[in-house]
Formats: sequence, structure tokens, C-alpha cells
Amino acid sequence: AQQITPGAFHYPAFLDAAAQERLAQEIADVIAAAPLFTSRMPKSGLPMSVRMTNCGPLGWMSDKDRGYRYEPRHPETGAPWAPIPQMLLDIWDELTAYPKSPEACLVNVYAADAKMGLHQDRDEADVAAPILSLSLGADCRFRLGGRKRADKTTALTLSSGDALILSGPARLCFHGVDRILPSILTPLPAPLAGQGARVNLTLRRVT
Ligand code: MD3
Ligand code: FE
Repeated sequence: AQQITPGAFHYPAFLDAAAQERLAQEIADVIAAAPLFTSRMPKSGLPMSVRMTNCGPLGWMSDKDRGYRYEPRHPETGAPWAPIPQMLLDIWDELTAYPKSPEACLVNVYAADAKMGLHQDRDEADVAAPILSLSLGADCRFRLGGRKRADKTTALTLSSGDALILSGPARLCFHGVDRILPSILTPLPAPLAGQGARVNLTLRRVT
């Protein structure tokens, strides 16, 4: 792994092409059980450009009136989220060695023009636990800063099959996705074809 900043570890090409295809099928099944939805910014109600869904006991969402939060059910269907696929639980154990299972797996789906502004992940009561991120499909320009919004940032490319661990001092660092890079060479694996240009999964402890 390559340390980006203290506590942030990048594993380029952690998943080979066959593993990416298996993961894409698992995520296609998650989307079939829990359709992609659009979260909205608290107070303004402006839609986020990333569409999302979840698996696991808890899922992340946001809307105008109730803001950022974790919920046990899909905001539109009311159904409980599907379980986190065993393949992802195994990767969590391998890369984090954290003694508890993840409670949430947020699936972010980026269209070619989607992005995610600089933010901190602070909606989890347990910020001592690491976050594991896995990327599929198009490359993106990812930005990792410090604990204050004004801190200097480091840009890196996240590619299909890459893993990223955010732990310890990196857990509360500001981060965002500046843009999706042209995806001619790395379309989403076949099971996710047509869903967008890039998919990112984040596995988290919440409580
Ligand atoms: C650094 N997702 O869902 S993943 C998010 O590519 C999110 O969809 C981005 O930021 C994406 O909240 C980035 C990498 C990542 C995830 C969580 C972090 C980086 C992080 C938490 C703290 C610091
Ligand atoms: Fe985030």
C-alpha cells in the first residue's frame, strides 16, 4: 500500500479484473433490491449529483428537512437494506483487521459529469473505526486534505479495482471527488453497464 497522508493507505489495483466483475455483480444485485436514489443537501434541498444506494444494517442518506443521517430502510421503498455481500466483509477483514463488522456500505454511482464537493464524514458515532473505499469503472480525480477545510490537499487518481483505507488521523480529513476522468478505457464491468461511469463503495462502522 502507498501512504497518502498519515492513516490514508492506497492499494492500486487491489481487485483484479475477475474480482471486479464479481463485485460488480454483487452491486448490481444490491441496486436491484434497493434502487438508486438522489439525496439532497440539508436546508437548500439542492440535489447531489451522485446517485446512491446502500447495503448493510444501516444506509446513509440526506434530504432537505432531516439532513445527513443513517437509516435502516430505503427512503422510497421503505424496505430494509440487503445484507453486505460476503466478498466485501472478507475484504474488510483483510484490509482493516478491525474487530467489528461494517454496519453500512454506501454505494455511490457517478455519471460522467458527477462530482462530490470537499467534505468530512462526521455522521458516524464511531469515528475510531476505519473506512474502506473500493472503486469500479472510470478513473476519478480524488482530493484528500486535512482536518480543517483550508488545509493543503493532495490529489490522486482513483482507478477501477483500487482500495483506499482511511484510519486514525485520516478518518476526519476533508476529501472530495473533483471530476470523473474520460472512461473509454475503463467502463464499468458488464453487470453494472448502463448505471453510470464510476461506482464507489464505502464500508463503515456507524454506531
Ligand atoms: C477520506 N465518497 O461517500 S471514497 C463518501 O469516491 C465519499 O465516492 C468518495 O467521500 C467517492 O463520503 C470518496 C474515499 C473516501 C471515503 C471516506 C473518507 C475518503 C475519505 C473519509 C475520510 C477521509
Ligand atoms: Fe466522504
